[in-house]
Amino acid sequence: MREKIKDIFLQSGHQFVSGEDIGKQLNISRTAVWKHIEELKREGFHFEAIRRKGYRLVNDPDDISPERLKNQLLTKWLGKEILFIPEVESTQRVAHEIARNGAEHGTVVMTDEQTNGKGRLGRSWFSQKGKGIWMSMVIRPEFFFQQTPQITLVTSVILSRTLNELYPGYFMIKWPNDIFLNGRKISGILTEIHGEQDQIHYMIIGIGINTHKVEFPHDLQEKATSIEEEVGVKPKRMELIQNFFLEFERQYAQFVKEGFNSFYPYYNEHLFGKGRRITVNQFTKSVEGEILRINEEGYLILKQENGQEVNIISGDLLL
Ligand code: BT5
Repeated sequence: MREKIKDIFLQSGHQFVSGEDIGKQLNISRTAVWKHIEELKREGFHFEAIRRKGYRLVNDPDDISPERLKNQLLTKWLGKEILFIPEVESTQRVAHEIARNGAEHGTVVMTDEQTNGKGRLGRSWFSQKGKGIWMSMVIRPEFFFQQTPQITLVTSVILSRTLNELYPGYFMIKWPNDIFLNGRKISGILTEIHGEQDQIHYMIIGIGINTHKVEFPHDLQEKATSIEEEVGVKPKRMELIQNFFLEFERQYAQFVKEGFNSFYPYYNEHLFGKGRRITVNQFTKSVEGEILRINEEGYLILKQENGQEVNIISGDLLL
């Protein structure tokens, strides 16, 4: 019954619904309706109540609320400043802008919908309203320029770990920056650096996670998926963000202290496509081979047809 009442409110588009109407629709008393509403409040739903008009759903527990996030975060620096914009072209763009203007280390830009989300190499990222987590973190690195490609790998490890802890399923990492579940992409990471010569001014780590069932455009239907679709439960976005932030802060400190060494065993264990023959497209050439592993530095090791192993530093992997 509570689920039915929840549905009525979720479908009401935040309009007022009277207790009497709900009662009639579901054939229960107004008092019973009221009791269910009290229960829903305990679950985190917020209502506005006006006499004679009824109740209006102000938010639901899955809404991303920067205030609630800030209050509940257990981190020291990540997410202490959150800029939430309900709809934006790309959180990545906004993050660059505020970083240029001095935004602090750990500031996060978050949205519910992107109209022009960015992938790597000019590709785009589909970000349907309310169906995922779309955010960009401003990082002012304490490590060397050469280590910057590794932070993408480390972020993949952190995200895969968080997801594996929260949901049933085996979240794997497709080198270098995708999270895969049951052979399809559920998350992508985009790291962009702003700096000169040896000095990094700031870095923006953009993360897109398909949490809820997404209506993907035709060309993505075969290769993309969401946590809800695969796991069968609607993830609580706030809970996922909180867990990810906490894990990121811990692991980031470890990366700064010890480098990539302690991350690569996990990465290897969760490396997607081991044993498959693939092609890696690089700027001027492409390399073919069988995926073996990654090494301590984060390079992908492929075995070529002649038996020789090659290290791939960067590139685009085609399965
Ligand atoms: C990525 O690029 O995977 C990085 C995606 C980063 C997105 C976040 S969202 C928050 C922040 N703000 C932004 O504007 N971007 C970041 P890449 O490896 O180039 O993969 C892009 C490819 O993934 C596309 O060409 C599609 O094939 C596929 N794709 C696009 N949208 C997808 C989605 N929602 N789920 C799964 N695959 C998708």
